[in-house]
Amino acid sequence: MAAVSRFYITTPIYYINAEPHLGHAYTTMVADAVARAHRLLGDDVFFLTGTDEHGQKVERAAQKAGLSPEAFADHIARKFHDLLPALNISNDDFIRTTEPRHHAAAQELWRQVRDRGFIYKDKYEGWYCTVDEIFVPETQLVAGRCGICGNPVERIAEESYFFRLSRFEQPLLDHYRAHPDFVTPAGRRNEVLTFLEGGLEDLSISRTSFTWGIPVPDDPAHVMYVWFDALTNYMTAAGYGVSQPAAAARFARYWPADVHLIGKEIVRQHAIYWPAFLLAAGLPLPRQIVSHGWWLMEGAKMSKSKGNVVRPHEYVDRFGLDAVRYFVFREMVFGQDASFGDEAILTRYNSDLANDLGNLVSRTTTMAHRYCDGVVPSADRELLARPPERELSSAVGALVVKVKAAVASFQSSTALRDIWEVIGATNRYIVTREPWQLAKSPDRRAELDAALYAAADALRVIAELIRPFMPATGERTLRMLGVEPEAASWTSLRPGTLEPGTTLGELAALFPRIEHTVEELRAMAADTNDVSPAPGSQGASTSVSSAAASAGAAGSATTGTVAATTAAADRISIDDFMKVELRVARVLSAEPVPKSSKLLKLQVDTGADQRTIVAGIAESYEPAALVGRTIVVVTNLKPAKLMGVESNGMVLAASPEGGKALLLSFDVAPVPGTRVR
Ligand code: ME8
Repeated sequence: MAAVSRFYITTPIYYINAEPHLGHAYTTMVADAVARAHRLLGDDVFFLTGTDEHGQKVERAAQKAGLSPEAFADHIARKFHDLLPALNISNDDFIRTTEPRHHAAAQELWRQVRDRGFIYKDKYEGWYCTVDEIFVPETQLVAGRCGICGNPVERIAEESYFFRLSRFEQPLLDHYRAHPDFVTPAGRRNEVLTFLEGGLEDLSISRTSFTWGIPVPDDPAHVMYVWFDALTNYMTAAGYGVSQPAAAARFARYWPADVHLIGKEIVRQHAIYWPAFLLAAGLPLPRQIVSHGWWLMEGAKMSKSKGNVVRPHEYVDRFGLDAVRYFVFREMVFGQDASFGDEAILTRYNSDLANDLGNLVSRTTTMAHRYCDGVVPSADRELLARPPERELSSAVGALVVKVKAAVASFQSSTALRDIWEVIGATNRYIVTREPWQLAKSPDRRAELDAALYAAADALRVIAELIRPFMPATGERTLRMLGVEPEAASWTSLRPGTLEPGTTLGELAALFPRIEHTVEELRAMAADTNDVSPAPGSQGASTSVSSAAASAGAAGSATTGTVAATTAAADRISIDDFMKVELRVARVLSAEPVPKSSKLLKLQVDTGADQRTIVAGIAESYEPAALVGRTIVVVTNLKPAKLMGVESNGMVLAASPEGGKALLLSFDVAPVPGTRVR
C-alpha cells in the first residue's frame, strides 16, 4: 500500500427514493474496511459517504408518498444515516446534497466551468431515464427502453444548458494513457476507453420541467442536472466553495480524493463526466475510480426498482454484524458479481467463523488461562526455532505483507482467504504440539510455554489483520490476549512481538455455532415458529442428569422444578454448585462400547483439550448423528473405568422416567470451553 500521509475515500452518495439495501451497505462496508486499513497504517484518513437527494426520481417518490420533497428527503436520508452505526462504519463525514454547504459548492463549480467557457444554452430533445437519472442516446435504447436498467425512458424537449463534453475526448484519453490505474478493474477501464473512442457529445446539464434541485447560478428557472450536482459532493465535503481560510486549507489537504469507490453501473458518470467537469474547471482529478460488481438475487441485480432486496438489518440480527461483514467481503471477488444466499452465509458462519476462527480463539486463550495462570508465557528461543514454530511464524510474517497488498488493491476476499489459511495453519500447529498432553508432564513445561506462546502470537497478528474487516471481533480477540487495540498498529506489525507476561483479558465466546437450518432461522426471524425445546422436557418427571454411567457419579444436576421439592436444609450453596465444572464441548467422534447396549465412547473437544467420555446414550442416539454436535459436559470429575474404557467426565442429558436420554443442546451453540452455570 502506498505510504501516503493522507487518504481520502468516498462512496457514492445514495439516492433516497427508497430505503437502503445490502448493495448500498456493501459499498459502504468496503470503503470502511479500506479506510480502517489506512488508519491502521498510520494515514490521515478522510472517509465520506452520504445521500443524493435531488432530481426527478426523488421528486416523484415524494409525491407518491404524499410528502414534500424536503420532508421525504429528511425521512429517507435518516435511514441511510442510521444504518452506518449499525454496520460499524467509521465515516468522518456524511453529506446530504440538500445542505447549504453543498448548494454553495455546486454553484461555485458551475460558475467556474461557465466562466472558463464550457457551458452554453440550447434546447435538448431526446430520451431520459429517470431511474438512472441519465440521458439515453437513441443508439443505446434496447427495445425502446434504457440500455442500463431496462426501465421505460421518457421523451423530453426543453431548454437546457449544455456542457462541452465533446472538447474533453482527447484530454481524457491522454489522462487515461498517463494514468493506467485511473479506472480499475481493467475491464471497466477498457469499457470506458471504448466509449471515449466512440466520440463524446455535449451533455445537457440543466432541467426546467421540475424544481427539486440546485438552481443554476443567475438563471433560477433551471435546476442543475442531478449528476452535475451529485458528483460535486466529493469536493463539498473537502471544503470546496467556501472562502474561509480553514476550509481552503482543508480543500488543499484533501483534494483530490484518492479513491471514489462505486458500483459498476455508474462508471461512466465518474470516469468521463466527473473528470471532464474538473478539467473544465481547472481542478485536479481524483486519483482512482474503483468499481465493484453487483450483488445478485436469483441472477438479477439487487435493486430498489426491482424490489428484490436484502435488508442488512435482518441479517445482522440473525448472524451478528461481523459475520455479515465477513460474508460479503469473503464471498464477492472484487469486481465480479456475487449471489447472496442464506445457505451460503450459514455455511460460512459455521465453518469459517465458529469452527476455524472461533475454535482458534477459544482454545488458545482458554489454554493460556488454564495452564499459564492467565498470562502470555515466555518462550525459549531454541524451542521457537524448531521447524513447526519457524514455519508458523514465517507464514504469519508473509501474511502481513499479503494482506496489506490485497487491501491496497481492494481484494478483500483474497485477504480473508489468506488470513483463513493461516488460521488453519495455527489450528493445525496446536494439534501437532498437543499442549494438553504437554501439560500432563511437569518436565515439559518449557515446551508447553513455547507452544502456547507461538499460538497466541500468531493469533495476535491474525486479530490485528482482521480489524478492518471485522473490527469488533479483531478488537475483542486482541483484548482477550491482553493487547489494547491501537490506532496505527499495522505500522509495526510482525510476528514475535507479543509481550510475554501480558495479562490476558476476560474470555468471551465468539461466533457460537448455529445448529438451526436456514428454514428455522427464517421462521425464527419471522417470529412465527418457536423452535426452542419443548417446555415439557424439563417437567417434574424429568431430570437433567449426567448420561455418563461413570462409577460413583450417578448424581444429577437437578432442574428448578425438582429443586423446588428439595427440603430447604438440603439445598447446596452456590459455592458447592460452582465446584462442578460444566462446560460446552463438541463431539469429535462417537462409537459403541463393545458388549454394551447403553454406552457410547465419545471423543470430545472441551475447548482446552480433547478427551474420552463414556456416556449412557446408545439407546437414544446413533453414533454418527452425534459427530459435530455441541453438548454440555462435567469436566472436573475423577476418571472412571466403564466396561474397560476410561471416562474423563460426564455428558449432561435429560432422562425422562422410563424414556430415553436427551442431550442438552443450545439455540445457538457456544464455542467449546464456554462455562455453563
Ligand atoms: O447511483 N450490488 O445512487 P444509488 C452492489 N445517487 N452494489 C450496489 C447494488 C447491488 N445490487 N445496488 C446498489 C446512485 N449498489 C447515485 C450515485 S454518486 C455521485 C451518485 C451500490 O442509490 C453501488 O455502490 O442508485 C452503486 O453504485 C450504488 O449503490 C448506487 O446507489
